[in-house]
Amino acid sequence: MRQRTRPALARRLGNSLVAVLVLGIVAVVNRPMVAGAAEALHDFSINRQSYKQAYGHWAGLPVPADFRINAIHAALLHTGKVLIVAGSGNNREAFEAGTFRTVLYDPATDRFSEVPTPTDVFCAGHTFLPNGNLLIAGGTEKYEVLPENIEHAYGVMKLKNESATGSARTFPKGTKLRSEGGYEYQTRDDVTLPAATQMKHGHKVMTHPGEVEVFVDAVEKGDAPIVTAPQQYTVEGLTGKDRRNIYGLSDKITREKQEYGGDEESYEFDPLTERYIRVGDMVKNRWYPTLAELPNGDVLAVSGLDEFGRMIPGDNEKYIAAQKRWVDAPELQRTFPTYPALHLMENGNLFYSGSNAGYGSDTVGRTPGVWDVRTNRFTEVPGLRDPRLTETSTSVLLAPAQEQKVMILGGGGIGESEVSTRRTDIIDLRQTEPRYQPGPDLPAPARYLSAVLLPDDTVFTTGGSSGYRGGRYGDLTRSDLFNAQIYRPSENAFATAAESTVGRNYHSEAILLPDGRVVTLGSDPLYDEAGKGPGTFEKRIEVYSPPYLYQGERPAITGGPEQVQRGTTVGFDTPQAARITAARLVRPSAVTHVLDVDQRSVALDVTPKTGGVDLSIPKSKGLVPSGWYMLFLLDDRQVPSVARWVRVS
Ligand SMILES: [Cu+2]
Repeated sequence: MRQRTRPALARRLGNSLVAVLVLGIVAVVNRPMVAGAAEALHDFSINRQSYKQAYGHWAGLPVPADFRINAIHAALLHTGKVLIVAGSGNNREAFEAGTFRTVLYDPATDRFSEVPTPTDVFCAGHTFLPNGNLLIAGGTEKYEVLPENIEHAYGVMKLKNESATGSARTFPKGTKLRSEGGYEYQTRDDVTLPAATQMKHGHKVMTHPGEVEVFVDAVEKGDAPIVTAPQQYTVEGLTGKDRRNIYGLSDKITREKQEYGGDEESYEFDPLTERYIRVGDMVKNRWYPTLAELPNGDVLAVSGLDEFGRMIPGDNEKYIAAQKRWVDAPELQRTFPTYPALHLMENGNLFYSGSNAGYGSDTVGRTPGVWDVRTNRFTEVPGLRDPRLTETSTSVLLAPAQEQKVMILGGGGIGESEVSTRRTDIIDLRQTEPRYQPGPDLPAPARYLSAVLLPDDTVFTTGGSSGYRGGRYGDLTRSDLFNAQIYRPSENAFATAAESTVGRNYHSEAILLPDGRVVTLGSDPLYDEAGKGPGTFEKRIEVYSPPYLYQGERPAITGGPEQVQRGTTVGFDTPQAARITAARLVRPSAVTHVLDVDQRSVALDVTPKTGGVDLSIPKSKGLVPSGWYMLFLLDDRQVPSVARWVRVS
């Protein structure tokens, strides 16, 4: 059980109980009673109004059994409902059975409903589009296979066709290829091999062979067919010219672990019909990609693992929102680790905070910097402390977005490294030579920390674990963190918040709700409580109510337009007009693996008038990309209203 610092009163009460009980009752009996009394006192303390006013309050959300799914992804729709996506939910049986889950949770009514899930969107990327749909791309085509389950050596075979005279050739699943050593390997899928193409370069005609890749498995079991160096293979059944023109090439054929393979399907989730709509496939299959919205409403997809489980080396692509299709973006070649954090800047550039929520190379694509997505120029930024501890960290564009400050929090070494950090650093991107500056330390080293922008410009941080996926850290068997804290930019310091009951590490999310509360979901520990057996996915959901919800009456928005335009001033009705000091447009979260690059909070200039306020919407698309936002009004105590949804264009 986790340690909790108990108030002195609890200890006194405990002691007096012991004094009474030792008179006649055996020691074995009194221990649970003392613990129970302290627990009861703790419950009493955290439920006091004065405690809630200072630290906020957590509550468990009753989730009907049918809707307890593995929350791998979560996003707040402009209908106010939370989309909770599991796909196969990191569960091999579900994957093999084709059981993919999506659930909607309505915080206004606490009702849940099921949504049919067309494919395995587990570990896809997502972002909101200007039309309010959630673009979802990639996911899981294949689960990993561990070496002990691999009997036949396997590898990726590149089939090549040097002939430009014939047409494309189809090779059915089971086509055999033969190595120089005389071993046979058969293809896992049907493939179509295009003919070579000829291109003129000056006077010369160059032939570019047709190519296609496919998995092959050795026909013979065991280690004998293993090939560790690149080699050419002949295709069985081909004769004459075909035999010379068409052949296989493979880097290696081994019995090493086979990684998860990415999917190429893409969908828009429509909040109004509550259905997935299939759109154009991606150019590349991607598992663990980041989707970053661009100022014109298109979306850039970067990184991920391809269908063969290989890191995609810098081939990125764009979603043309108006045409609902993906196109290759060879002009934006750049390599990142998986699930990199890319924040849209006011000037239309993307800031890579250095944070990544998946995994990747220790050396390539780790340095944070400003990526100009018009010229592909990347300008590195200095100053980040613990630069090798950025995996499983989190980063957030601080509020208000006009300040262009990004904070990176926690993180650890790559893979299953036991090293993690309590570092936070902040960068001001408005400076001519931006540089990370030290922020306040977290109370404990943290991976997978959730960071949620609240409407009062503070950042609520919760969850995470010091060790890899909640596992061992130092002397601890389990390392989930229960402390929560609120970062206050005005003081550049963390304030303590109430502790959560549920620990959350890998595959967890936290989302600001329109009523100002924060919902937390998911967690996928590697081990059980004893640290020995496999962990079970955390299906409980908690809701945190920040201190601003316990300060008495809240301002209210009683009327106003649903559509607003950048660069205009619009009126909203509120009975508290004279007390309104601030207004924020908060873009709803779309989170996976604590990666939430959609999140942003934009300040609006406020002019009070009779019965309401006039609000000025900034001009810049980089600051306020088109789409749905939550409008919050705040009073002179920094207490926010319940949000009203507005669509910005
Ligand atoms: Cu994952």
